[in-house]
Amino acid sequence: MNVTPAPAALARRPQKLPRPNDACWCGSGKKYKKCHSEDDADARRDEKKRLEANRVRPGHLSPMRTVPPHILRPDYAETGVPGRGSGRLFRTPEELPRMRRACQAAAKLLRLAGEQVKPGVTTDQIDAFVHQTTIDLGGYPSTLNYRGYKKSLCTSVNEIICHGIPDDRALVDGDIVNLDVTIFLDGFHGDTNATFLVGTVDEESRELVRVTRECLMLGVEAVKPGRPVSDIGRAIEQHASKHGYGVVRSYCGHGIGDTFHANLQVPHYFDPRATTRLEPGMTFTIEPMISLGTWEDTVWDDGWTAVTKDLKRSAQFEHTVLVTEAGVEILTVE
Ligand code: EYL
Ligand code: CO
Ligand code: CO
Repeated sequence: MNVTPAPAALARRPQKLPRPNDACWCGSGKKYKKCHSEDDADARRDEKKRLEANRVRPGHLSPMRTVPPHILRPDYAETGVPGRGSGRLFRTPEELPRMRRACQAAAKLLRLAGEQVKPGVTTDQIDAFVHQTTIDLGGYPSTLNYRGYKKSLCTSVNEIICHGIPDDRALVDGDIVNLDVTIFLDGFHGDTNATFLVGTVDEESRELVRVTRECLMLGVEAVKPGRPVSDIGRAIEQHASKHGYGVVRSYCGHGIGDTFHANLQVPHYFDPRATTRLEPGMTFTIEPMISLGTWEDTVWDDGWTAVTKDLKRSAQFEHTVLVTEAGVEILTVE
């Protein structure tokens, strides 16, 4: 039987554990299998149980909200099926002011939505707020009926990576929650998201949120005309890896403009196949999802909600950007 390690030794328990016949990480000089191997297995089981017990569960959904007839709608608003739109990745000089206005409205909407975050507020209450505020700004909430999605934003709590559906779950002190807002205004979509802290949040999660914000900004700074799209994911993955975090691979940034999802994929990890060259006038999103543990995701039975396979927390930040002659302009700012 092992002696209980001193707290200082416990705090040193490494992320990657030794092999059975290697020296134990605690410095006892004993083989790992004769020292802390069983303790570590117990600790891992306890942690898995804790994550399983605290996992976010699907709640109840409110009826789909309506948009008044004077608001300009995207083509899928009635059918749920997006048409091809123009499919263009580039904004013309005439379009740019309109694209800027949509993105500025998205940024404002995200700030106002973030001000609603506090313990006890349900994600459906945030949906109601974002829905009405989008309409007040003269826009249509782009996610509403997009491929049949029935809400006006995505709310992704803790281990939910993205596409969490607003429901009757109240936010709890210590949660992290991503709010992803998209507005269709005067014919153009602006898409932005951020992860917010609910009350007092543990240090590990705060670090995750901070580093994920840094990942987005490093991805943005990698945007330069003439460079391949893969530069963006390279910069993001490099920073996430330095902190031992996982980069989600199933969801990418995307071309955006008069269509919500134009045909450009922006991976947040280094993918040598992302060879498209960045050119002035292109508009797309960068939206890295970074996880404390594995990069692997699974999707709930609802068909939308993506969660980490290991149930560890995940954070995300998103901007819509424009490639310029000089480099890049972040469009989703007020
Ligand atoms: C709706 C459609 C599967 C969003 C984004 C909402 C969710 C799951 C099919 C991308 C794709 C937001 O770019 C997005 N967010 O930044 N689908 C989205 N949906 C949805
Ligand atoms: Co988004
Ligand atoms: Co997006």
